[in-house]
Amino acid sequence: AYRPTPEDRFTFGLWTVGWRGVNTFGDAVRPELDPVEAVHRLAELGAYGITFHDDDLIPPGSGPAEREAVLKRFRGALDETGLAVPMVTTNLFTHPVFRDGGFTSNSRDVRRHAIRKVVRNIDLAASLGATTYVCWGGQDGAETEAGKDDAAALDRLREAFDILCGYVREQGYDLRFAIEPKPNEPRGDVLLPTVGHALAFINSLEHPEMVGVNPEVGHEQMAGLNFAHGVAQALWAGKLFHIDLNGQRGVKYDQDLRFGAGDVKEAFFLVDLLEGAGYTGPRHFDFKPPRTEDMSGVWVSAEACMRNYLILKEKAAAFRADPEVRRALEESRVPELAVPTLGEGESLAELLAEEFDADAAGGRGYHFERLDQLALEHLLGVR
Ligand code: 3MF
Ligand code: MG
Ligand code: MG
Ligand code: MG
Repeated sequence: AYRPTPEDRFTFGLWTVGWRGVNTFGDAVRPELDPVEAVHRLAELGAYGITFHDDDLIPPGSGPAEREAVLKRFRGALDETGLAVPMVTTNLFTHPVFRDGGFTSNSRDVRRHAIRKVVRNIDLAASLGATTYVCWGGQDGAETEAGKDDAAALDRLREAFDILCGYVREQGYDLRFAIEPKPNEPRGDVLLPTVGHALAFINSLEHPEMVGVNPEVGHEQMAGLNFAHGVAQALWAGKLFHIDLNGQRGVKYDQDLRFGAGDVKEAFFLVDLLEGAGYTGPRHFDFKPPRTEDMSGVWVSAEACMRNYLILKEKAAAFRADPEVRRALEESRVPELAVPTLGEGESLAELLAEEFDADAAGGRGYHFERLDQLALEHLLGVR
């Protein structure tokens, strides 16, 4: 049981299993991972796809011949295994040129370079059949207030998305963008820090229908926010184009724990939400196997991400099917929230004329504790 198959739509970033464990204070602990090996190992584990930043796959500075050779081997591995590439992204953060960001660097020449780097990689993404292009602007931010004109940064960010959407339309690619919010790290403060900020920004674009969000579990939790509620609003807005699954424990550095580690109750309600809402996009893991692990531990950690999702999916389904849970939902008036506040054809005048005993209604308890305990008991495996 809990053995993933491609129908489960699990995908992994090449940079996750390929993470060599470099952190702020420590050197690399693992060897480089050949992308071809990553494709084979992930396929063996039952994954559906693999994703990458341009520089993860094609070493920066490669000439055209080297680039072609890398792509040929990679495409060969995809053909052999049937692994898909549903999403591609750009590295606009590692090179020193991006020290003040990509699309919103104060330097105009750097912004132009960033757009060139993305456009080139969009062509590759489209040629591999990717339908989502994620944009994480980790170095787009600030440590100071004086050094950044925030309104101008938002203008330039909007300009970049308008240019990129225009390019995709012109080329006729079947590709949508997904903005990945993050509150901080590597910058002290990152632009578009939360799902809500990103959703509001998207409404300002020339082609808002082409841009959604790619929320990451740990990123919202780093801001002390409830991830399931953020994803619910993204779904409500029709903007959940992609998702980064991982684990985080509270407001601290971006831990990128394997999915399920970290806040397991929020993970349970996230899976419940995704499955209940009929989300059909990839279940993409953006995690970092801890530095304590050698390569064998990396694959154990990757497999556990998928296994935990499937376990939580089973638990969530059992929770929803439990007759006692159904009764508890009724008693908590959960279904009643779906009923419009004004009746059909009813006027505001009728609502205003209504008699209401606020003291009686104010004395009513909602029994959420009982309901939530039922969820916890399903999660803990005692029901
Ligand atoms: C950083 C991230 C990024 C993005 C990636 C995709 C390196 O915290 O989460 O991973 O997910 O750049 O665009
Ligand atoms: Mg993270
Ligand atoms: Mg991250
Ligand atoms: Mg991410």
